[in-house]
Amino acid sequence: MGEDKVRFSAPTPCGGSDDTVAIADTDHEKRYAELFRQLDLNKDGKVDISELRTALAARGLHQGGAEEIVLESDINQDGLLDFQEFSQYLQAHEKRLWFMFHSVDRNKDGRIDVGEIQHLFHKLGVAVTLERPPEF
Ligand SMILES: [Ca+2]
Ligand SMILES: [Ca+2]
Repeated sequence: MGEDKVRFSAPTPCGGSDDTVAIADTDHEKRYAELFRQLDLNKDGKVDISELRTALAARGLHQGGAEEIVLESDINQDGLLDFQEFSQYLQAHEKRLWFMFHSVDRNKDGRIDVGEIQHLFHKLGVAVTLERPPEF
């Protein structure tokens, strides 16, 4: 009790300006490596389209996104994402996500709640129904 600090906050030392969001690169690398490991189901060191599809489906996301992700980030065009391609993709997207996060977090409490997500989707013209994942 009292320890539930699940706040999404950047470790900015006081005195820093608002737009300096400094997150250590090593931290990124670790998270990317972890995610990459999770996605690489057959452990061949590459993430292919079918592995991405599986991952997207497992998260309840549209599987068609897999082709897009590969197309966008497959630099050497071998149809697979190696770790470098993968982390470059994530880096580019995290900037977008970060920006999106701040525009979605309307009351600026550092969290995105269900209402804010609904508001976002409503703005985008998407009807959202709140379904529980079957496992829960
Ligand atoms: Ca693989
Ligand atoms: Ca590749």
